[in-house]
Amino acid sequence: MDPKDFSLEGKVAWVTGASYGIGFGIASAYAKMGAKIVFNDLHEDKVALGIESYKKLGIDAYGFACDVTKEEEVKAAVEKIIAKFGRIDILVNNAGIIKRIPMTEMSASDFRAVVDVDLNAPFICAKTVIPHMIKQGHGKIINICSMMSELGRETVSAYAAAKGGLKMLTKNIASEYGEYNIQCNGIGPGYIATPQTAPLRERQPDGSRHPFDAFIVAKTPAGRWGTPEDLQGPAVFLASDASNFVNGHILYVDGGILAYIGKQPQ
Ligand code: NAP
Ligand code: GCO
Repeated sequence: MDPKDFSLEGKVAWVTGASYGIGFGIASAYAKMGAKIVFNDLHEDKVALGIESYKKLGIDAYGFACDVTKEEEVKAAVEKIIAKFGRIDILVNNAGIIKRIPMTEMSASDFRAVVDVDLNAPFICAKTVIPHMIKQGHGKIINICSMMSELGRETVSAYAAAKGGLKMLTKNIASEYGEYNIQCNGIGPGYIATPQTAPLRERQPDGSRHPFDAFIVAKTPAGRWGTPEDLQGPAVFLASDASNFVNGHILYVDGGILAYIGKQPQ
């Protein structure tokens, strides 16, 4: 093995929904490893914020507004990236939403909206990028799954269904396109401190911790919430030549929570 196998020097990486949060953490790590960074967000103002945040890290990221659920917008985005960089070596399907609503109270349109972003969009982005990866003879697709690709809990039926589907889409892309030297894997983050989970960590009116916050810390052997930085090493590995024989795998980066039955109540 050559340490250069972990380098991303000269690679072009598109991370969706990466103005902040997990996507921003992953893209920043890719830049540190030598990749050129492309990212999108839903709205121009968030893209501008993202560009500034990357600049503060010395990263000259190419950002644009694109709704990843809209096939025409994704096609136009890929054409823009290919026109500017001539290639897309790495696609990270990171953009995602969650709606925490008890299933029987959830509207079909809310359910569809979550599945649209968390499952249909990764399909659209991957199917648009794969022909270019086939042409260039290699590619890496990394889908940001979730512990909810394996487990359910109250109020997250749409999200769990989408992330469970994303796990199987990952395996299917690996199966269908592995022969073109395209590796498709997933990262399954545990509970990560980002805007998406902020409602689960809010201080209570009496200043105490949110019950869910205390619950997750107790359920996680590492005894803490994860951070986007915890995902950077695994994401670099799956984007690099060091993982060229890893395909169809979901790498859970969760502090051990999926392995742990939980502490005996005192
Ligand atoms: P976040 O803070 O909510 O950020 C999500 C990003 O996706 C935002 O930049 C958002 O843009 C963008 N986005 C949403 N819908 C989009 C669309 N239709 N088109 C383009 N961009 C869109 O989420 P996060 O915590 O960083 O999570 C990132 C990914 O990791 C998600 O797939 C999430 O499901 C997954 N995940 C998160 C955790 C966790 O604990 N945080 C754990 C496991 C998996 P706007 O800002 O414009 O809305
Ligand atoms: C929730 C959380 C989780 C995390 C993550 C866990 O409400 O349970 O939002 O779903 O986002 O997906 O891996």
